Order: sequence, then structure tokens, then C-alpha cells
Amino acid sequence: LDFLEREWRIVERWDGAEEMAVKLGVSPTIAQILHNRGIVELEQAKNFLDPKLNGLTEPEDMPDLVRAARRIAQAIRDKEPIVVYGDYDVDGITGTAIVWHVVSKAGGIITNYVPHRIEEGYGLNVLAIKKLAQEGAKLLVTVDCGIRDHAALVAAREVGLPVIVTDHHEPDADLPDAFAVVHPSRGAEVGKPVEVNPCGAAVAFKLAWAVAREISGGKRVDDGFRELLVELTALVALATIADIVPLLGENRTLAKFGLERLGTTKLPGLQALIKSAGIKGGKLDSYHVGFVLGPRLNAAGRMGHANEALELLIVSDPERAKTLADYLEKQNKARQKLEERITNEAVELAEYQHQSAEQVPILVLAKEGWHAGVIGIVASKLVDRFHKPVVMIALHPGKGQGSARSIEGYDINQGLTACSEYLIGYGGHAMAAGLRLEVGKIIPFMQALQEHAGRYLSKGAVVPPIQIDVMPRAEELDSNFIWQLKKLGPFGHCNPRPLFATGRAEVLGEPKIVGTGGKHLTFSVRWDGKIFRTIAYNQAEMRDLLMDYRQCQLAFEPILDEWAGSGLIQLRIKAIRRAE
Ligand SMILES: [Mn+2]
Repeated sequence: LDFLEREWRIVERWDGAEEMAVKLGVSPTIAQILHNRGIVELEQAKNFLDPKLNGLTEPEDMPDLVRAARRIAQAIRDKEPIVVYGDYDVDGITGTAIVWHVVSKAGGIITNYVPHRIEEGYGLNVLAIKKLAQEGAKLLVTVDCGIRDHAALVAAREVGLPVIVTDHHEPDADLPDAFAVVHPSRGAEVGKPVEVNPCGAAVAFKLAWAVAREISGGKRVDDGFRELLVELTALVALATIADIVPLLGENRTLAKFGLERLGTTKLPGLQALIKSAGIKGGKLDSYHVGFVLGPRLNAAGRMGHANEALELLIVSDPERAKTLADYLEKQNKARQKLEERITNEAVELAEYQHQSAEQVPILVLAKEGWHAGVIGIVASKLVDRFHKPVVMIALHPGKGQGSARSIEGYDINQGLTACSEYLIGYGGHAMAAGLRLEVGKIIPFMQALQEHAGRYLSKGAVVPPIQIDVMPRAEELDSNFIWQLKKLGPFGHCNPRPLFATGRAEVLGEPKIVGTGGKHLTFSVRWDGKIFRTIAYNQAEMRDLLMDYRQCQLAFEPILDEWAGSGLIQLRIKAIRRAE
């Protein structure tokens, strides 16, 4: 069992926690968690607990952004057809919708273009550029793509189509030749480096804000635009969480306010999506975006074309919104089925590789009949399961299309670069990348990549320890504490949900197996003289060990027991070990 093998690492107590807690008016445990996240100064801590939407950096801080906004405003006034060209994932379609909403409200002529994930692939392509120019586009704005698409930008220049590139992906040595290049890395050029890399939709949001300013004729945007921009933070939140950028700094601010907005959104498409996913209003957090809404928005692009998902984000007719949401629901179900089959096949293949070569540092799996649209998700699941980087390749006659997912401590993009002689194309970043290759090159590619990973991936990095923030006192855990804890969110990448550990706890009575399929475990414990109910998802196998241990230590997240209804705290168990 995985949980038993993992080491527990409990962060050392910080001496300053008590003092900070008094200054902030929170529990010392909260101050300790802030410290664990690198926040030890009062101002910093205050901003973290209470971020402000009006604290966002100004659009002027990004080179070319005002130039881009002016060009768009001009196109709006001159009725030049504008096309937004976005990526097909949540980040791309939400960013595209953001630009669309603002330009439409300003009375511009605007259409969207999203490439087909499998037929066209990621990024700007020459064919699409030519087609759009032929159809009369006079200005192209990219979202979440374009920063390395030099060939397509040359083609755009040749057909006389000016392009504004907005992107957040790593640029290569040269910035592309375009009318304007809006990229967070360029802040450094004007002495305003961004503190955390934003998602593509957040870059698009800054552009939309700057366009609204241009149209409003001053720094203060008109009320109508202000209201729209606040509404659009809901889309930025979806993208920030779904694209797994660090939930810190400005990203966290946008995600926090956007999530609140998402619960009361006036956009008919988002309303329909939330309803069809069965989420009750006002209860949205990063979990819902990452595991409920995000997959539905991605499903269309994975299984077919992302156009329906994008349309959902801009639709104004509630009837049409419902039709689109139903369609996404269906596509998502189909995606889940496919994913389950591919996961089973991949685990079988992986287990074979794992056992026959215990030391392989990276799994490279290839099979015919795998769907290129879902292998990325399956690769992520396998990373969690095997704690090693995974490359999944869907084989089509002669060619393979792959998706790679990595772990902390191994830059998969660098790995692919080192093995690029075997690839037709590749791209991505440290944790995730895509690739294409000829079937005949799979074996040498696999050997080269495993050799590279063997050299650069330290063995100790393979199974990460369970990181525990703090061991609170049992009596601290009440509804007020839960409320304070909530202020540390939204949780996600680089801002994990705090994890706690009990001291010695005694299991009371017999643990019960619950849930469909008997996967979960629930039991009561006595800890520090207090009794808690617990729920341990997917840990039914622990039942016998618990009966045997009786005295144990639990890693947990405290949650409000909604069934009990009286502010009782339940422990959501993440790991269990025998008490020493
Ligand atoms: Mn992105």
C-alpha cells in the first residue's frame, strides 16, 4: 500500500507563529501555515489573507500591451474584422472568450478560431492563417499560443495580416516577429518582472482591460466595462486553476475573486454548465474547477472540436446554453469511458515495464487504438501511481502522437530536447509536453529518454514524502478555525491545501466500509480527549491494519461535518500510520 511506504515530513515549529498570530488575529496554526508557504512578514501575510482585486498590476507594466490595445480599439472603430485565435484547452477558450466579450461589447466585429486538437494540433498554423486572411480577417489576436510559431507569423506577414501575439508559454531565443508581442516574461524589459507566471487567459484579461480603457478614453473604464471585466474574472479563475499555474500572487487574487464571481455568474453558458454538472450555487472552489467544470470544458476539444465549449462561454441565449452544456456532459462521459479503458491498458503495459526493469526512471508507453485527446490525462494518473515521469504515445499507422507528464525534479521538456533527433516535433514545459514521432523511432527514443532521465532524475526525488504543515491541538479545531483556514485558499498548485497530523489517536469501535463499491472507510478516534468522526476515501484496505494498530497517527484535513449540521469537525484522512 502506497501510503505506508511514504515518509512523513512534519514542518518544524516556527518561533514567530504566536506573535504573528496575535498581529493578524488568527490562530497560531494559521500563522505557522503562512510561514510554511514562505510568508513571514506582516504586510505580506495581510495581503495573503485579504487580497484585493484593485491591487492587480496595471496593463502598462507589460511591454506592447498598450500598443496592442490601441490597435484593437482602432479596428473596433474602423469596423475591421478581428479574429481571436485561441488554444483548445480551458485556458485557451476562456482567454478567447474574454477578448471576444470586451471587443463585442465595444461594438467590434469579431470571430473566434480554435484549431482542431488532433487534425491541426497546438498553436498557430500556416493553413489556418491563410484561410482566415482569405475570409477577410484584418487583425488577428492570439491567446495562449503563438509565441514560438515563427513560420505561421511569417505567413501572416506575407498575406498582410497584422498579428497581436498574447501567450504565456516559454518563448524560444527570439521573440516572434509580430505587430505586438504580449508576454509576461517581457515585464523584465521595463523593470517590472512578474512575480508568478500567469495563465494565458490572465494575459488576455490584461489585454481586455487595456482595450476597455482605450474605448473608455481614460484609465478609468466605463461602468459597463467594469462590470463586464469583473464578470470575466470567473473565466480567468477557471483558466488559472485548470492550467495549473502557481496559485500565488496575482494568480491567486484572480482565482479567489473569480471563483466567488463564478458562483453568481450572469453568463448563461457558465450558469448552464454549473447546473448540468450538479453543483449547488455558491459552493465553488478549486476542486470544482479542476475536477468538475474543467474536464467538461476540455471534453469537447479532446473528443472532437473545442468550438462548442468556446461557444458556451460566449452564448447569450439560455436555451442554446443548455443544449451546449448537455453536449459537453455527453462528451465528458464518453471521455471518461475512453480514459478508463486506456488507463487499464497503460497500467498493464507500465506494470510490465516496472517489474521487468524496476529501475526505469521514466515510463514510455505506446499503443495503437489510444486516443491522442486523452493520453495526457492518463499520463498524469500514471505519474501519481508510479511516482515517475510518463510518456504516453498514441500510435496511428506510421506515426505516433505523444503526451508527457513529469514530476518535480525532472524537466521533461529538456529531456525531449536531448532526444529531439528521434522526434518530428515537440513542445511544452518542465512538467508537461507533447511530441510527435515516427513509429520506427519509438525504441531508440525510449532508450535515449530513459538514459537521460537516469542521469538527471535523482532517485530520492521519486517518491515524495507526505508534507504535513502542523500538528494542531484537537481543541483548536472548530468552525472558526475552518473559516480562517478558508482564507488561505483557493488551494492548488504551489498553494496546497494544508495538511495536519494528529498526535497519538485511539481508534474507537470497528471501522466501517462505506460508499458504492466499498472503497471508503469511516471510523471514530479519540485524540487529545476529544472524539472525532473520520472519513478516509479509497482506503478501505486499511481496515484490518487499523483494527490491529488501535493506536495510530492520522494525517488529515479538517472539514465541517455537514450531516451533523452543528459545526462539528470531521477529519478527512489522507494517511495513516501506527503510533510509535
Ligand atoms: Mn495555457
